[in-house]
Amino acid sequence: MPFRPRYTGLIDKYRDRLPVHDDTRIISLGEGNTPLIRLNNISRQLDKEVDIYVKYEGLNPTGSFKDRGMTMAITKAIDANSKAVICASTGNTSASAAAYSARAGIIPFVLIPDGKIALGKLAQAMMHGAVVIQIQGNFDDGMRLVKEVAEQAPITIVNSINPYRLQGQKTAAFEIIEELGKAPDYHCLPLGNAGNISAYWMGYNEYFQTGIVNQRPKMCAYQASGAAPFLRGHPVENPETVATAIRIGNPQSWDKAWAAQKESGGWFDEFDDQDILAAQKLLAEKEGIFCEPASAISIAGVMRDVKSGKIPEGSVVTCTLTGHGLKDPDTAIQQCTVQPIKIKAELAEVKNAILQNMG
Ligand code: AN7
Repeated sequence: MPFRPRYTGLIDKYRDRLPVHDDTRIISLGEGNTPLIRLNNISRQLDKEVDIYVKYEGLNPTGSFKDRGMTMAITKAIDANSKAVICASTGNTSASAAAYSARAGIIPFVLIPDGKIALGKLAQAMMHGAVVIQIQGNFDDGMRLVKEVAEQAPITIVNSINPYRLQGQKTAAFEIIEELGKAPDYHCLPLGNAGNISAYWMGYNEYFQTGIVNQRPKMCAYQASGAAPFLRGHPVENPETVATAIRIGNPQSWDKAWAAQKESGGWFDEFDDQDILAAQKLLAEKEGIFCEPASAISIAGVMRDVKSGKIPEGSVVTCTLTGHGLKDPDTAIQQCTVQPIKIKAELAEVKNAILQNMG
């Protein structure tokens, strides 16, 4: 019987590329090592020869890519003897911070926008015992308050302005390169607070500069039209989108994201809510992959850019699906036009329902 060592998370795997020591106490939930799935049906539908892969980050322990950064941020907070951490969040960061803090035995304070966080994410923060502070404001207000509080209290910020977050998140680029045997030609992802694009670019650069690969992808990042500061060229006041994860008007990693786009030769683009939801539904229906609305914007992006020829035939493209669809069941159910069929618990009625829906 073949044995292999138990997978114990990305810090153990990439120890020599991360700022930890041999005796660092690692706080891990087995994050990373997520599947890179090739899209079959959607690619065929595009009628172009393009290889599209999705990095399904929804399969991380708390259901989003944030876990990659959080294992590092909480590990380093413990290393520095921190007793409490704080973040502002549109939902996923708070869920992840809550889980890793529970694991580490420290107190997480999370500031979330009142009423604008997906149900699953709120449930996670509450279940893991975070101190949930709902503010009458948006993510950007929360971020400002978190920075102010951390100046006056001994508390560690675990938003992506914490440099260890990006260190952890860069490992997704390593995994993609290892699986493809090379860097992709294009990498598409959603753009919110801009930590993730910065982290991927860091990861791709690291493998490029150490000679592991001889090319880097063009970074293509997409925003919701109602929350698109990178498209407007300046912060926006009242960001609004159904993709609440990226309802952000004043991204913290502004310069890093621009650098990634410019240095890679990629681009930024935007989609309205309708396009975002259509992409989410298409991916679920045609490929069996359920991601949250914000994540689906990378699918909308790759489809538009392949169709237009901006991404040429013969390209290898990777898309990050940043969060799991189960995070936001309300939005999912609301956009399903076909309702469950309600019948009596009788064979004849079941048969009838089957016959009417055989296609
Ligand atoms: C599913 O949780 O900012 O550009 O507070 O949850 O690195 O911010 C979430 C962001 C994309 C954007 N997709 O990534 C938070 C938060 C999902 C997300 C993003 C987020 P960044």
